[in-house]
Amino acid sequence: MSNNAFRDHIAHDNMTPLWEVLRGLTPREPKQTADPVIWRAETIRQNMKMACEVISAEDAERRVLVLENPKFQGKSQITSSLYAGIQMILPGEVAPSHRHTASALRLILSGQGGFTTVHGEKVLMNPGDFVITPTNVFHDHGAQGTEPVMWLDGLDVPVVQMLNAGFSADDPNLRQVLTRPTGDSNARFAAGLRPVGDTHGGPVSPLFHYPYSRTRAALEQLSLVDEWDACNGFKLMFTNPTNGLSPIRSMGAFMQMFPAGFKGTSFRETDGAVCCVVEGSLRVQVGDQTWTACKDDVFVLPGWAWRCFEADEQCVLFSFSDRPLQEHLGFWRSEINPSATTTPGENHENLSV
Ligand code: GTQ
Repeated sequence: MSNNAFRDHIAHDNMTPLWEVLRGLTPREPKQTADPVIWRAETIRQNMKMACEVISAEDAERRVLVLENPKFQGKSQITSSLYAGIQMILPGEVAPSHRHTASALRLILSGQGGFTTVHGEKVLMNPGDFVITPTNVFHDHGAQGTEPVMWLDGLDVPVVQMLNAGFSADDPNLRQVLTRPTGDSNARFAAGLRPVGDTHGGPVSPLFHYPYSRTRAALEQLSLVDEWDACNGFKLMFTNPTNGLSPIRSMGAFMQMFPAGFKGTSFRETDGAVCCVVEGSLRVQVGDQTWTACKDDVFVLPGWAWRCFEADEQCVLFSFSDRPLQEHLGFWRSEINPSATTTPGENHENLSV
C-alpha cells in the first residue's frame, strides 16, 4: 500500500501518520507567526475620534479599537498569545461593570480624571500609570474630569481561548458599589509592608495600581547607579508585592529606559511583545522593519525575531508579553547576536544580523 493510500485509509478512523507532521509539531526553532507592525499615535487618535462619534462607551460596553496583527485577521490577536486594544472613555461616560476570566493590564496614555473600579476600590488613573484587572474580578471605567481618557489594554484572551476556560458575567450594577476607599490597596501593599495575617499570595495580586511617578523614579535611580544592559538599557518588571512574581501570571509588564546615545546589541527572545513609547523616541529594528517610534506609538516585536534599539534622546518604553507564562513552563529562551562582542554599559556600534 502506498503512503498516500495508507493516509487516506486511516483518515476514516480519525488517525493520521505522525511522520508526515512531526517537524511541524516539534519545530527546530519557533516560526515567526506575528508580523512586526506599528500603529502610529496619530492614526490611533483619529480613528478613536471617529469611534466616539459612532458609539457611546455604554452601548459598546467597552469603546475599544482592537489592534489586530495582519497575520491574525479576524481573530483579535496582536500576537499568537496576546490581545491588545486602545480604549477611550469620554467625560461622564460609564463602561459598565463586568467580569471575565481573561486578565487585563492597562497603560494610561492620555487624559486626566480617568478612573477604574476594581473589586470595589476606585483607582484614579494618570498618564503612564499601570493598572491591572485580575482574572474574574468586577471592573468598570469612567472619566470624571473634562478630558477624554485613553489607554492601552492588554489581555490574555488567546490563552484563555486556547484553554477554553473562559467565563464572563455582567454586574447587576452599572457601576460597582464602592466597598473600599481609594488608595486602600496601595497603602496596604505598596510600601514594602503587608498586613500581618493577610491571606493573599495566590494568582491574584492585591495591588492593582502602579503610579508612573514611582515607576519613573525607580528607573531614574537605576540609571544613576547601574550600568545599562547592552540590549535592554534599564528594564524593570511590575511585580505582585506578595510573591515578587508578575501581578498577572499569564502576562508580564515592563517599563524600561534607554539613555540618550544608547546603541543596543541585536537580540531575540521567545516571547512576542507589545510595546508603547511613554517618553522620548526610539529607533527600532525588528525583522525586516525599521521604525522611529514616538510617544504613544504601539508596536509588536514578534517572538524570536531579531530586534535592536537605538535612542538619540532618552526614551521610556512600556511593554508586555507572555514571558512569565513561558518561564513558568520552562520554555523561555533568549539569544544575543553571537557576533556582538560588547560589555554591558559600553557604548558601541550595533551589529545587526
Ligand atoms: O476594559 O474590560 O480591551 O473586557 C477588551 C475586553 C477591555 C475591559 C478590552 C474588555 C476590556
